[in-house]
Amino acid sequence: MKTSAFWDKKMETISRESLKKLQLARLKETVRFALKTPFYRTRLKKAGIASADAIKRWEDIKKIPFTTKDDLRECYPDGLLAVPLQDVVRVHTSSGTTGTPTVIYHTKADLDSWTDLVARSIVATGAGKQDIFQNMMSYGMFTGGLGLHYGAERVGMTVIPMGGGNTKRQIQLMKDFGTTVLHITPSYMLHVHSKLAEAGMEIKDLKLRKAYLGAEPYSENTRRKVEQLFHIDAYNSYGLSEMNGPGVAFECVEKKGMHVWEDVYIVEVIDPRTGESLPDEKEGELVFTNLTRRATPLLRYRTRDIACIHKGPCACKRTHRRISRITGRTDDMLIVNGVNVYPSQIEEVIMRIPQVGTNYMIRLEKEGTLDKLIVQVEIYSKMFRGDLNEIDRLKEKIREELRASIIIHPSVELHEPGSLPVFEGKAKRVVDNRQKL
Ligand code: DLL
Repeated sequence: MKTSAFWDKKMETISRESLKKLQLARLKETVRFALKTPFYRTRLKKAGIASADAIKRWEDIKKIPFTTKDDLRECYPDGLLAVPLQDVVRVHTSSGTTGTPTVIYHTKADLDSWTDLVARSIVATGAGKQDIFQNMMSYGMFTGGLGLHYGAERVGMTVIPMGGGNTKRQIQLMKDFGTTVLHITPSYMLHVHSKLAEAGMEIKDLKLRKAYLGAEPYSENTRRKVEQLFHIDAYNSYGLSEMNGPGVAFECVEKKGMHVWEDVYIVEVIDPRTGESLPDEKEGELVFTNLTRRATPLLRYRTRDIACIHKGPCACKRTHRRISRITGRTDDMLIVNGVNVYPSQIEEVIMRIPQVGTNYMIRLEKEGTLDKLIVQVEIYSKMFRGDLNEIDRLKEKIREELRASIIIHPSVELHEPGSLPVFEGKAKRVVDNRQKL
């Protein structure tokens, strides 16, 4: 039987009724802090919320307007700071490659709350102080590094703070220190597998038991592939820097959706076009409110991530509801000759084909007036040693399966292992050249 201990049993198994009461009390307090910021003072007053007393019942959350990434950008650098700067002990910003960065300030208590949620998440996967934890996510402004680092230390794990990249050394350290748990992006995890042989290593030389995969979208088939290639359990981990980072939602040993830690986050799912709430099991845009952060309170933050809330309790006995895998974003949807396609749909198809290796890219080009979708896929090298007809058949099979799933006919290119670009952090697999023509 799959079981795991609890980090904070009382809070993790709190009754739904008590949880809602706690959320309401914390929401009021968060609104009180939000009103200290220039941004929310104006925004909330306009919505008729001049003081925290306007929030009386749980449903009053609907009175609060949504906050968007553009709002955060407009507040750069400190329009959302709710405490004196001397109480701030850390700042994280987004990478800012697509415009003004977003800034999140943390007090000591804010970091403490975040760290506790990460510790809770780690223990929910059945890991503990006996584990050797290799953190292969970048440190620095990106929250994947420091976020898991402090949580793992709090649990008492032995932490190897490698950060991203340097694959050969990563593999060597995994062996030398007997690493049992990895924190890594799914695309980098697959790349690491392709480098094992080069490093003279086999799976049996390693003691890996688990991996925490997150920071980018991936399919259930990719999880299965990782589990089979490494002989481990892989857990989905979701978070965003605006809500601290990792530790917003994490899978438990049941692996049936990610528990959102609802004592600290209110999760809502809305129709991205109308803003209306959607029922359980219905996919829409995730919206989060952070209930404990004081330095940068964020109310009803629209994530642009698409998922649903699962119905019913989890066999692990945690009462905090679960969200599904992220199936796309409201803004990464590709429109190819009028047909909507999510990159995750393409990944789902190619990763269930056994001859497909560990890397792929999606390219969009213009051919006359029409869009052309090109899916480039690495396949295992033994395929190239076989007969050419076999390669043609495989290409046709991938093309057919993609067509059945996404309705359009892509062109498929097969590549040798190691020939497509490698991503050690978040993968950027879509290259859209259509505008450039
Ligand atoms: O990626 C925080 C994080 C670090 C999460 C490590 C998990 C592990 P940002 O850089 O702000 O923060 O990017 C957040 O990444 O809105 C999603 O679109 C995407 N994302 C994060 N986790 C997942 C996941 C971190 N498990 C953005 N599945 C989010 C799909 C994910 N997408």
